[in-house]
Amino acid sequence: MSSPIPAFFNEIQLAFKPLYEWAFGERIDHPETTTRAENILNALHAEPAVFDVRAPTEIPLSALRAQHSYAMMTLYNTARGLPPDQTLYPSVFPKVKRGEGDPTNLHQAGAWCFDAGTPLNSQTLTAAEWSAACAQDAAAALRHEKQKLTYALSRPPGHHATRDLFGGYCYFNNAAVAARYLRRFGRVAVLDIDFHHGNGTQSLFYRDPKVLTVSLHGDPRDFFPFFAGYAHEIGVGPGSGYNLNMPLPEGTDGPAYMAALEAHALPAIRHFGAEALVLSAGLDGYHKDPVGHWQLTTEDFNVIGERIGRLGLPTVAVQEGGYYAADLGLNAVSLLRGLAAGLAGSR
Ligand code: OKP
Ligand code: ZN
Repeated sequence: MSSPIPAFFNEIQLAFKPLYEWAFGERIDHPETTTRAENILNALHAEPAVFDVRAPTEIPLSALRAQHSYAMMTLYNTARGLPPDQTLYPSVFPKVKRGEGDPTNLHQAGAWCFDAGTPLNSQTLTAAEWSAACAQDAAAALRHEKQKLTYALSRPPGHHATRDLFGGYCYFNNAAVAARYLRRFGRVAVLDIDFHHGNGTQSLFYRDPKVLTVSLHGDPRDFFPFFAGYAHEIGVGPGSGYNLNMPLPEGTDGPAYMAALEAHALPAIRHFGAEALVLSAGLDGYHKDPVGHWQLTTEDFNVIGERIGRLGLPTVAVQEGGYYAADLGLNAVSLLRGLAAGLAGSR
């Protein structure tokens, strides 16, 4: 095979351990465990000829400030001062004054939060910063090293985070960081294959005609994030026509998924004339996943990757969800190998 795929991860990302989340009044173990990232990392290390695992450099503050509010970042910084054994689950959510309040007062954290599964503690900001740094450096490697494929082992994930709201286990929008880096050099497509709609990514580029956002996801009538992801959401103003949502039913399997991908998602990216691709690489469509509700197999991820690779675009794959930790390494490698094969075949 050709040169190894640069893969970015910093062990510091493991310092953040969300313990539980609230679901219909039940306290459940938090699915976004450190074991997820560790298992992917081990799978990458097991194939040194295929993956070149590197630590990212620190992300410039300006890259985060370009897309997240000063107040939200101040809130994360305030949470850094929590005692090490304390976790904050915002429990009061303003409707009108969302994104407004005193971010040095943790009692007002709900102003920047949209669910009860995304805790803040003293380690959250550090992990989220390095997670975003992985995406930034993976994007930069496409440019600086003329790589065709790079991978960000971003964790915590990012695609639900908006300019001033965290939620869905996401704090900074990592995929958007990569897309924002690349858009300076041309048109960028973001393709989100996570089971859940990437509401944060959608909202960050909703007015932007230079970034096409495409998401295939479980129907938001039934699945998180519920309030966004509908097919009628197409973008606004100059961005109108540059957002594509494809809700798919519960139980969607490989063939049905491929049909949707090939009939609409990939043609839209070709027609747009994208010059780079950011793949929000969620693996929670897996048939054993405890959070997602599709029936995709390890082999399906390989085929999905191969078809996406055939676009022939310089591609940054940014890790999003995927909660059946035992098979995550297998599935991530399957997807990435598919992408590499598709890219090699497209030349
Ligand atoms: C984040 B990502 C499960 C409740 C669902 C929110 C899911 C967030 C998914 N018991 N909580 O898109 O993988
Ligand atoms: Zn997801």
